Amino acid sequence: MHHQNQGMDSRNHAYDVDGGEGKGKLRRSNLSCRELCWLQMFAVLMFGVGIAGGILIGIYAYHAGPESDGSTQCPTLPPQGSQCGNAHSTPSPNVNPKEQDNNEHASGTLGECPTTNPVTGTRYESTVFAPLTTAEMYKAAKFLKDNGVVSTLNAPTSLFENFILYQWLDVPTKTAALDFLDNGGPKPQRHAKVTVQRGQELDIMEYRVGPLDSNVMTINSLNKPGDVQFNSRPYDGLEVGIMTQMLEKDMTTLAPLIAESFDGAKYPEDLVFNLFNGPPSTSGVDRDTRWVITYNGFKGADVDLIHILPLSGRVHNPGSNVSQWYTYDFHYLNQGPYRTASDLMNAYNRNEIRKVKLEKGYKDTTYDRIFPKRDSGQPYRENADRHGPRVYYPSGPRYTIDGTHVKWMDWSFDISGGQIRGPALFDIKFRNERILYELAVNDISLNYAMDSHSQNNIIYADATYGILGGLTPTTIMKGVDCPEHGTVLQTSFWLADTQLAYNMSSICVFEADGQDALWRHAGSSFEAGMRNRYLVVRVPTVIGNYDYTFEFDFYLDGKIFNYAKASGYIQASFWDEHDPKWPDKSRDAFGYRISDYMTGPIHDHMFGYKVDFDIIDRNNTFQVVKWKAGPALEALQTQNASITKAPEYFIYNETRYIEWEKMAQEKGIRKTPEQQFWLVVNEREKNKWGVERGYQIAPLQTGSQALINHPLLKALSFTKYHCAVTKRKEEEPTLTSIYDVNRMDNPQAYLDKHIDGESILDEDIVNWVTVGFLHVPIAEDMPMTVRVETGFLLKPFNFFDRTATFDMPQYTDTKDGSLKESEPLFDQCSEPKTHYCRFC
Ligand SMILES: *[C@@H]1O[C@H](CO)[C@@H](O)[C@H](O)[C@H]1NC(C)=O
Ligand SMILES: *[C@@H]1O[C@H](CO)[C@@H](O)[C@H](O)[C@H]1NC(C)=O
Ligand SMILES: *[C@@H]1O[C@H](CO)[C@@H](O)[C@H](O)[C@H]1NC(C)=O
Ligand SMILES: *[C@@H]1O[C@H](CO)[C@@H](O)[C@H](O)[C@H]1NC(C)=O
Ligand SMILES: *[C@@H]1O[C@H](CO)[C@@H](O)[C@H](O)[C@H]1NC(C)=O
Ligand SMILES: [Cu+2]
Repeated sequence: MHHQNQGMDSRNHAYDVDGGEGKGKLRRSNLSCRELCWLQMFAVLMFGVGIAGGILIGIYAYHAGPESDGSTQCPTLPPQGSQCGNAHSTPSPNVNPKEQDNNEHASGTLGECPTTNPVTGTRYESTVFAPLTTAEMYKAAKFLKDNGVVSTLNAPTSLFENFILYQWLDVPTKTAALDFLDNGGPKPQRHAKVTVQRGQELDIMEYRVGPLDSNVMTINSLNKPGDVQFNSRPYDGLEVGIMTQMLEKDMTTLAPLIAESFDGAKYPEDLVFNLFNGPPSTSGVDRDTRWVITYNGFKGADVDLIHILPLSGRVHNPGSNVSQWYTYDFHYLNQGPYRTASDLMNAYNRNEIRKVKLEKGYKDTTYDRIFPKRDSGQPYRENADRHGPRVYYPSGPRYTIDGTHVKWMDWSFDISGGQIRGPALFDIKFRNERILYELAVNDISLNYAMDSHSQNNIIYADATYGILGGLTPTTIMKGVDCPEHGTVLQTSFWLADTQLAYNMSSICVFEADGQDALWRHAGSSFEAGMRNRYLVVRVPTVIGNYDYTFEFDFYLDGKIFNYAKASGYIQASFWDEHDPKWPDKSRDAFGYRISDYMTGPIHDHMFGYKVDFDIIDRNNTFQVVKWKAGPALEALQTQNASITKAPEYFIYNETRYIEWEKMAQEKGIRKTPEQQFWLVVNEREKNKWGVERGYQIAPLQTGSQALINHPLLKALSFTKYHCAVTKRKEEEPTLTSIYDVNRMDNPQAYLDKHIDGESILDEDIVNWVTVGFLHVPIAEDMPMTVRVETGFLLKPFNFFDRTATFDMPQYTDTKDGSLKESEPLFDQCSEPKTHYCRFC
């Protein structure tokens, strides 16, 4: 899309392709019209699911935060320190003995806050888990070309070509990685996992290419030829471009119907196709693409999935021989099927079908309806012309980032991930003890229901399109989803349409001020508390119409909050007001009317995560703590069956009690009305009180899969559970296969297949956590869905001997003055000036 092309932060030279690997230096401004058009077309088509064109690779940390040229001053300066007016604010000298120099700042001419670059190293390849760099991608690509595995390193122009779809880091085996991290073993060499679309052989191949840090590389096939049928591949821009061309003739045939029905609209001036409604295949053997036409409400700056028009059809598009493809199954206002566009046009002309005529002038209102800009007709709210609160670091950042290795307040971890599966964290430790080996986003599934030929039955598994990046390179918006003081990490991805690797600024790391108490207590003559501060790793992505933000928040007490947030705009459906089957004109069986010609189809967003705890060591056990109620005697007998009578001090017959269950075999479970705590414990590691050390997995507010017998429930079986526990295996790296959503009748690698009865007691286990929301679109989803969020909490559960925060400076004050503690002092200073501009 146009606007994404221009959208990269020019400072990162995001579209400057490194010329070092034999490619000419290609600057963004030199992208040919053809390339732009392809990108635009590509992008236009992918929504809902999101196309991810690239691979999130190499993270290059750069400090986009404070720069020290000049200072900004607040218009009104508060008195020294942040504790003015607080009787308990006297700092404890043993926390920070530094004397304050009040005089210097008393006049209000504050200097800029001291700042250091938290990035201590940019050797991103030096950590085992660092995503591929653009240079590594080019190295792998060239090697594949030199060995005849791919037929081109240029933008593919024919489906008969063999070209690279995706590239990402082939993470070393856990055994090799841990041998290096824990035992001083050899550093695992770096490999790329490369997906190749083969239009000659009619399949998809995955290869392991490397070592990339060596001059002698090899190529290993990760699947057998023919294993992944060509027709179960993800959509690509080439295919969509060809289908778009094929449909041009039909649009000419239907021009009178289109003009009369849709307020004088013409194709292509006013209309665009959506050719990305998944899945294109259910068997993997055949391929068939549903299209619908929409107004171009964004004027080419984005895909418009809001102004869906009631004209749709299919393209039969199997294989790579385009001359065998054809268009068919035309529908107008859900009336059809008509085999050809002419059949539909004839029926329309003979008045054999019901017609719709959009109000005159409507077409010209689409931009104002959809474009998310301030409503300039409305006055400001009172005081809205003043800037809101801001947060900055008065003493500089307290975290460091060495390549992809992050450290903050005794936490440490590595950031990884890729274009297809999204962000991943590895080797998460607190106080040098490993808690998790891997914490990774795996997939997002959406399934739509609507009374519409084009919008019904849509199923997306976003990893199939790519979760991070894609057609629309994912860039953080500084000041919106990343504070000015945040550090932006650069990642890179591979775009199949151009066969180029791109850098993108997609990860934001910062320390947040919760501005609330992590804990507090006040007694009659003392008060004490700790202000909540936490480290945030935030990764916004755009997948077509939806924007997802993944966030990992590390707390001082050992908690990790994982959030999946959604914003963006909905994929709508056409509201046929005169449809005789709906008596209520404000809704139908599948959703509400939410605008003039629009309903919002219900759908879900289910986020699947891989959570590989390694509590102290690899072997852990999953335990369910059941919150029960029943007769007191029954409660006692759960621990000692020979007890025959409850003691007299059980005043009430009924009591609450706990029952523990160790899960012995692989299993998928859901949140139940009976309340439970889900734990991962190490049976061999006890805290001071003899209790197994563990962590709790607690889903936040989440929806559940309602379908019972739908064909998607196998390929996307992860949506049936909130937590599934399996034995960890290298052969079961993720909870979906990116091809299975396009071969649902015959899926190959999916969560239910991982759950096959193996013992999980004191074994290396993985928890597959699924959380999500059910989306009933409402008027407030227009024009933007205001952020909704779900997620899960990982919480220490007898992991420590006591609350872990009491090594931190805190606030304590006693009435008699015997004990005063506070956070370290700081010199009042002004917020460092920051520069961040995406379009300049
Ligand atoms: C990506 O950024 C890195 C670090 O700034 C740079 O070395 C590399 O050449 C860039 N790659 C591309 C393709 O622009
Ligand atoms: C493509 O299909 C057409 C029509 O069936 C056939 O004539 C042609 O030989 C095919 N081309 C290739 C390269 O297989
Ligand atoms: C169960 O409780 C009884 C009565 O207090 C006691 O005698 C017995 O030792 C207990 N059994 C076990 C296994 O601890
Ligand atoms: C306590 O509840 C149990 C189970 O409902 C019942 O069998 C028993 O009679 C009750 N005992 C008393 C003292 O009410
Ligand atoms: C973990 O379990 C595996 C398989 O049962 C076993 O071979 C290994 O020794 C165990 N490791 C530890 C640390 O207990
Ligand atoms: Cu939604």
